[in-house]
Amino acid sequence: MKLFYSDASPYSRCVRLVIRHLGISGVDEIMTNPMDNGEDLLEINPLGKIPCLQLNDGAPLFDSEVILRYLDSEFGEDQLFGFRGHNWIAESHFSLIKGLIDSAVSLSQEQMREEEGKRSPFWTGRFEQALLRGLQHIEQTGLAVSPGLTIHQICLGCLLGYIDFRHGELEWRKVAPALAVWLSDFEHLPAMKATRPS
Ligand SMILES: N[C@@H](CCC(=O)N[C@@H](CS)C(=O)NCC(=O)O)C(=O)O
Repeated sequence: MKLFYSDASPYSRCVRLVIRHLGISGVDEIMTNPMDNGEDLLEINPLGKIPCLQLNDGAPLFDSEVILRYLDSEFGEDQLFGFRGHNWIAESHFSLIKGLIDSAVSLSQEQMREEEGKRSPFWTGRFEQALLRGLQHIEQTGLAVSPGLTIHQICLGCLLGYIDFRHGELEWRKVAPALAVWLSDFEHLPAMKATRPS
């Protein structure tokens, strides 16, 4: 299998963490900047986005959620998404974390606009507020503290790692101090260390 990824991408990091956690071998990880519009990526994902997993028969899987569910089902006996089809609240919690990753990436895109005058204070504030509200909610619902490693925790670790990497100015630890403590432990996992964005 081939995984098109970038080390700054939080979606890619979730996939790379799962590959390591499940001990999946034979994945060729190909560092890819989606903005380069490389033919290899565009041929298999018309969206031009990463992560994209190409199976051994050539079939492409995207987006990250599809890849994560595939890996868990094929190699993990559904240990990470164990709630599938049974627990709609847990599904919504997963959507919340995924949506927060979207907000954090949208915030980066807003900040990367070429001309400063074109950056929107409205959208910047909206993404930041969603992040702070969402993390406070996760803190209050105790989502991070479940026994065993879940897909929620994996994606939450990648989300928080990405916020620290790209949005150090966002003072999320003030609204979610218990999550900050949780992250300081979680960051020591070998898979987290091995996939730290640079
Ligand atoms: N919903 C997608 C989002 C993937 C995504 O937006 N990836 C970014 C990198 S973090 C990307 O490839 N951006 C290129 C673009 O938007 O054209 C997923 O979960 O995989």
